[in-house]
Amino acid sequence: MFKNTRFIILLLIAAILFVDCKTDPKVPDTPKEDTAPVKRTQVRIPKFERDSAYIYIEKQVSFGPRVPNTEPHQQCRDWLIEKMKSFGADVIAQDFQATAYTGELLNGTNVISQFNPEATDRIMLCAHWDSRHISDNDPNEENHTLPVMGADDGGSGVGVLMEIARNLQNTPIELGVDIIFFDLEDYGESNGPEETWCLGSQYWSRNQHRENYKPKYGILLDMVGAKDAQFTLEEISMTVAPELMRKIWKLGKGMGYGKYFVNDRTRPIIDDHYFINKIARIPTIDIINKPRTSRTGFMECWHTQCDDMTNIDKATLQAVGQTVLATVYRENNGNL
Ligand code: AHN
Ligand code: ZN
Repeated sequence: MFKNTRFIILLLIAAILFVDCKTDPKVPDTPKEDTAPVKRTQVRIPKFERDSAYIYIEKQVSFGPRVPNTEPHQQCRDWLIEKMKSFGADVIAQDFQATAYTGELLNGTNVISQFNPEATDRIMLCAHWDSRHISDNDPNEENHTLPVMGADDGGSGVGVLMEIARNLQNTPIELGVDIIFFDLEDYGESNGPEETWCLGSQYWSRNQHRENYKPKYGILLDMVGAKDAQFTLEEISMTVAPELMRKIWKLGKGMGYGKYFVNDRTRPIIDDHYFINKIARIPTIDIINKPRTSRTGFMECWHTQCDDMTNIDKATLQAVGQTVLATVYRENNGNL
């Protein structure tokens, strides 16, 4: 009886195998390497060159205020695209239009630069590149209608990310990196509705440059160039990606930049990361100079006439630039 059962089972297996042999050969399964944990070649963290970042800021400022619908804005747009292409990135100029709180129709361009476009493991780095149309925080009332030069507010984040792009070209990694320069961030209405701010990142969040885009996280840089900047732990960032925040702040301190990466918690702010989190649902943090005690809540020259090159300090650029560069290379190496 037992022997008989075994025989029947063997017969059944043989039959199944036979049937299986008759079927068409299967498409091979995905190779093992694709499913195994990522094992990347370790790449040494390169040196962030403060002078290089500084020159990229200087160049943006040299066009004049990058206010939407003006010639300097258009010229800077073209330069950003060319420069990012020269760093070996796949660049998309995402042109769009948006209506400002004033009723004006603004022409905007998000400049999207992809490194290793074929890589599925990706991170996103971003900053806004436009500058504010009015200096409505200037202590001198007569200056309120003048546009802001935006060396720090706009220029600095872009300058630092361009220097990171240059490093990605010279010292390649396998991780996918998308560097996005958002437009129309700063045309918002002071004390007005939140949707009047960050028009470029709102547009991009609803019109992403890739299907199924799911970077591990995003890092926004905003006003990262002023002397004695204080990058505090902003509330939205701490809510969406507390571990990433702790890691970056710890990394910054460990590299000797503890004076900049301070552990104060600060109130949530409406910035590009807010809409990226809310609309695109990509966990995105904001590295922003937001001292707990200051006249405006931001740096002294925020939305004033003094946000020119004299507001930029190379030591601050070095601190934030080297820390973010280390974050990117450590992410690639699997030891962040
Ligand atoms: C508001 O003032 C609502 N948000 C600050 C975002 C900003 C403006 N960042 C740079 N300029
Ligand atoms: Zn601003």
